[in-house]
Amino acid sequence: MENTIEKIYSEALSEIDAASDRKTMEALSTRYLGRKGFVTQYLKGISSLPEAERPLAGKRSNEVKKELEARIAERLEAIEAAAEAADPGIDVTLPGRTEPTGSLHPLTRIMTEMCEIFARLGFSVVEGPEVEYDYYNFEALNIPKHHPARAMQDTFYISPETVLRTHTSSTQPRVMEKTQPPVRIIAPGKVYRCDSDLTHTPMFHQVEGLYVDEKVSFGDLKGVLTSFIHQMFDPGISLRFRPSYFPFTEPSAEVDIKCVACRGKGCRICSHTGWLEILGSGMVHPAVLENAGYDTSKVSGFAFGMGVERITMLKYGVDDIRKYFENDIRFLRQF
Ligand code: 2NL
Repeated sequence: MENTIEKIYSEALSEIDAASDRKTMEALSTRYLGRKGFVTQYLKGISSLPEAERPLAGKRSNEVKKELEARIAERLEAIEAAAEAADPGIDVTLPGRTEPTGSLHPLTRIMTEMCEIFARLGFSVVEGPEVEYDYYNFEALNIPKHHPARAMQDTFYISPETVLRTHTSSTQPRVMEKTQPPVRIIAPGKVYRCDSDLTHTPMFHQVEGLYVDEKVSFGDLKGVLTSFIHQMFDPGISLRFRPSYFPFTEPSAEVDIKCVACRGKGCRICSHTGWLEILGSGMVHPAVLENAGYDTSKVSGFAFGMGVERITMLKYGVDDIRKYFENDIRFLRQF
């Protein structure tokens, strides 16, 4: 019996010494010391030895077990150290792998820039709901029932009383209801119209502004909008105020800038007029102020609205509105 444990021991030692990688070493550990390993099996068999031999056999095989465990651990350490010396694995001086950084969507960038310019001019930024009551989207803004702007083909109706807002101006009567003049706010955000072709998407973005106080004049409107356009485009750019019509303002004016592409000579971008329409504006219609409970003998105001897609196209030379919404990473990476 002693012979057998000595035989197991010497075979194990020579195999352990010959092994040169971690995997083989682990296999040897199982082969000799595992649950069904030779040493374990031997230990289990001791009880069937003649009684006189048992103590010695038990002592010896426990020693063998301990020694083999120690030898395996020692050899494993040596193997690992050799591997480490041959191939240090990582070069800690290499720069780390960074995650690619995203960028802001061009519309977000321009909308933020617009808000920053108006913030410097004393306007606060307010946001309202995209699902809006008919009242705030139309009625409060002097767009009565049966007005063409309400036609089913333009407005997404959620219910007879609720719509997807068709302009961000709907935020402003909400503020006026709760605030006494002076009111100086801009409302950026998404708006929806049931319209989709080469130049229209059913969702687009607007920034609209409102200023109500005592003695607000058309001169204030011109001053604020001129300053905005000079900051947004170029301090030297020419602009003109052209009479127009909106149901919520009277008088109304659209603002054009000298074409940024041809500098006024006439080209495809400006439809050979030399001018580009940038925004709509006007003196707030007295009915709109009265709906808010304001005293029109004391206060007056101006308001304006612009499309973010259009201004972004002109600033960045984007030629197709659909590019904003395709999420083509090659397009978006350019900004
Ligand atoms: C355009 C023209 C405009 C307004 C929006 C407005 C808001 C209130 C009262 C009166 Cl609370 N007006 N907003 C006024 C004139 C023009 O937008 O072309 N938008 C893209």
